[in-house]
This record gives sequence, C-alpha cells and structure tokens, in this order.
Amino acid sequence: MSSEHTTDRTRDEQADQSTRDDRRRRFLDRRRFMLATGTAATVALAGCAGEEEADDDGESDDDADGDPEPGDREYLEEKFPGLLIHSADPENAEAAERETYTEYITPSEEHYIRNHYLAPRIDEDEWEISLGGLVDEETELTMAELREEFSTETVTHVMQCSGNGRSYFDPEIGGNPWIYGAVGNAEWTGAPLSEVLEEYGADTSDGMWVMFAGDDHPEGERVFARSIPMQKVMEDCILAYEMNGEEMTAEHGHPVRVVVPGWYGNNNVKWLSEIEVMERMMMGDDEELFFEEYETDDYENYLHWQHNSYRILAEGQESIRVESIDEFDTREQMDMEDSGEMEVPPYIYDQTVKSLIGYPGIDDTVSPRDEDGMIEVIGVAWAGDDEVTEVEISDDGGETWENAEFFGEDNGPYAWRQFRYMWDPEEPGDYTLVSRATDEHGRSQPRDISDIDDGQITVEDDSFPYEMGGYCLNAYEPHGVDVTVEE
Ligand SMILES: Nc1nc2c(c(=O)[nH]1)N[C@H]1C(S)=C(S)[C@@H](COP(=O)(O)O)O[C@H]1N2
Ligand SMILES: [Mo]
Repeated sequence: MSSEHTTDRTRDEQADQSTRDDRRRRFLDRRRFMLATGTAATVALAGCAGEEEADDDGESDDDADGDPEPGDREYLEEKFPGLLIHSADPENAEAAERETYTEYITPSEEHYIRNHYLAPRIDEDEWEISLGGLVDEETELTMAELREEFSTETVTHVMQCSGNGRSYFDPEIGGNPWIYGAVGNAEWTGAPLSEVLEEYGADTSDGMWVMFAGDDHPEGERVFARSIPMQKVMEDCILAYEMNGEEMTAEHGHPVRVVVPGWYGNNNVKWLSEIEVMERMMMGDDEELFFEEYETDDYENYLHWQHNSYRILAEGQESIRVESIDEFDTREQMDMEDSGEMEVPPYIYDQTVKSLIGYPGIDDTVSPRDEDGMIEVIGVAWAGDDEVTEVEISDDGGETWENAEFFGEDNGPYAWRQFRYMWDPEEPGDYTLVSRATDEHGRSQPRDISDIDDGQITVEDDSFPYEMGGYCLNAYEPHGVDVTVEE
C-alpha cells in the first residue's frame, strides 16, 4: 500500500467492524454534524493522515489593509458563497447545499474547487502554452491566438472530483473529505483541441497520447500533468477560457484549462502551460519528448498524478505504470481487471453513473405541496460520456423503486439530466429517499460500499469496492437524504 493511501485504523480494528447499517448511520451522523457546524475540514484533519493535505489553520493572514487575500478563508467565502470550505490554501471547497442539484447549470459560486496548490494569478497577455512532441511545428500558443485563430465551442460538462463521496468510506481515507458536493455542471467555452493539433501538424492517429501539464506547482514540486488518449482529445476536448459565459476565475484555471467532457475532474488540467503529443502515456524515460528547459531528473514530478494517484486500488494493490491502455471507461476497466482482461489497476478517466437528489435536502422537513398530498423530488443524474437512461427513487431503503422522469435541457451525455418524481408518502414521518441512475449500458448505481477486507475490485453483490483512494464512489445508499414529512 502506498503512503498516500494511508488509513487511520489498524487491521484489527477493521475486523471488529460493525454491520453496514451501523456504518451507514455513522456516515449520516457525521455528515449532519459537518453540515450543521461547517467544520468538515477540522473533523477530517483530526481523523486523517491525508495525502497532500491542506495546510489551513483557519486563521486569516490578511494583508496590511486587512483585506482578505487568496489563501485566506474569508477571501474564498466572499468569492464563492455557495461553498463549504475544506481548506483555503490551497482552495478545496464543495457545494454546501443539496439545492445546488436542483438547477441545470451550476453557478460558478457553487461549483466545487479542487486545487493541489494555491491557484496561481496569471496575466493572460503574458501567457504562452508550449506545444511540442510529435508535431510538424513546435510552437508557443498565446491566448490571443486561441481566442482569435480557432473556432469557439461551448460544451456543458459535468465535472466531478474523482474523490467526491470519499467521506462515506469506512475506514476513513486521507485526502479531501468530500461529502457529495464535489460535482457541478457548467458551460465551458474555448478552442477545440482538434483544430489546434491539426494546425501544427500533430500526429493525431488513434493510440497516440497527449500530455497536458499545469503551471501551479511551486519550484521543484510535483507538476499536475495528465496523459489523455488522442481519440478523446480529437473527439471533443477544448482549451477553455470561459466558464458559464464569463472569464474563468483564477481558482477554476484562468487563463486556460483543458476540458475533457464527461471525464473526472482530475483530467481537466488548469493553468495549462504544456501540451506534448506522444506515442504513449508519459513515462519519464523519453527525454526528447519533454522540453529542454525541464530537468531530466525531475520527470518523476510529472508522473505522480498520472500513474500513482488517480488509480483504482484495492487494499495491497500497487499502481503499476503502463505505456498505454485502450479502454477509458473507468467502470469498464474495473470489470476488465476483475475478469483478467486488464492486468493493471484502472486509470481514472470516464465517470461512473451517478445521481443526486437536490430537493428535499438532507434533514429537511417537508409538507405535501399539492392537494393530492404529493411532494416533488428533484435531482440530477449523469454517466460521464455515456448517456443516463433511467432514474429510480425509493423511499424504503431500496426495497421498492419508482421511475422518475427527466425534464429540462438535454445537451447530450456530457451534461447531466434533471429528474423529477412526484412522491406520495404513505403517512407523515421520517423517510430516507435514495435515487438510482442507470446508464445506456445497463449499469446502475450499486447500493453500498464493500468491506475493505473483501478485496473486491469491481462492482459486485450490489456494492462498490472499497477503494484505497476513495475514488469514483457512486453507491446510492450513502448519498440518500433523510427527510421528515409533516401532516
Ligand atoms: N493544474 C492543475 N489542474 C487541475 C488540478 C490541480 O490541482 N492543478 N486539480 C484537478 C482536479 S483533481 C479536479 S477535480 C479539477 C477541479 O476543477 P475545478 O476546481 O474547476 O472544479 O481540476 C483538475 N485540474
Ligand atoms: Mo479531483
């Protein structure tokens, strides 16, 4: 087990673990506590030996005028009032309310932020992106060129941190203690990567890879870099400079980020500074593929987030590096690993099917809204670059299910769909509502999370495997909402 997947319990303690029902109750209690007090970060830091954990003491480091600055909690609170802040330096924050998931477009103030380092403040007039590797002509792209020389495309994209829902894993997992809110559906506008690569004579054949690296790392620190398969890059990826029709904020990647529609957030590199066309994923031993100014010994700094982090690992599994894979659907890779068709742990790319109820919210008290005694349950569902085809609702813990209906905009699979269900609670009292979405391949959200000791590596027996990084969780039970129905 690698050090960044540290958990805070011994195996003996795990062996004593209580039943899944007890665990679920504990998740809910903990979630309620966090929401009630807004102290998620404090709770999590006390309980976790975290990966790249935030160094946020909650105190403000105001400048001489007393104005909050980037890195201060007040600064983030003022700029993004809809977020529950896990850390301010670097900025890590998620949607604070279920209500965010009743709307089609997530406003920038409610869209989660996940940064490994404090967001850099970049002057776009000075900005250049190096484009190199297997291209006819290496170049430095300016923002003016991106904006003026290529077409402008907008994509509505559900972006979700692969660690969203991590706090529902038990035993706890280090890293940001995301509850449910590290996901948003925004409109991203920019230049199609296919046009940019063609303009400079890149080898765009299937099987090639494109490395994208960000510029947020302090000197000598790890570089946030990802290898994205050429097929995906050519199909729909953009170099985005606007979010929801406005200039992108520093926190979301100003002046430019990659948007990889439908894929987990970790693929959407912000503050983009390098693009490199390669025959394979970055491996670090091919110096001619990297830029001259980059030190050979530092290759390792590029590889971490591609090959070590952002892999699906059962307990005791190692994140073996490979040069290439040809299946990018994360769940499909999990199934292939399980059946022996894939020999290494999955790379986190396309998202698994998932849904969230936005109304009623957690612990809401609701009264029937119409004369028939019905309550309108509203939410959102998505399945990465696959289509979401069905959403069901249960008010009895998954014993019986009823179909919800889709409504609102349909912009294809990369965006989420809104759903509604007219709920007719039999009598006043306490209920737990859960939602379960299904994708075009017939894959549904599983009920819960397997035990750490099960060694499970894909969805089995209606449970999502306990995953050492807390990644890609889409189980419906932990994501349910407890509500009280009044007369
Ligand atoms: N350069 C850079 N890009 C990055 C990151 C980062 O830390 N540095 N975080 C990634 C992760 S893990 C996620 S989930 C998304 C979050 O994007 P958002 O903050 O705009 O929601 O950005 C990704 N791109
Ligand atoms: Mo993420």
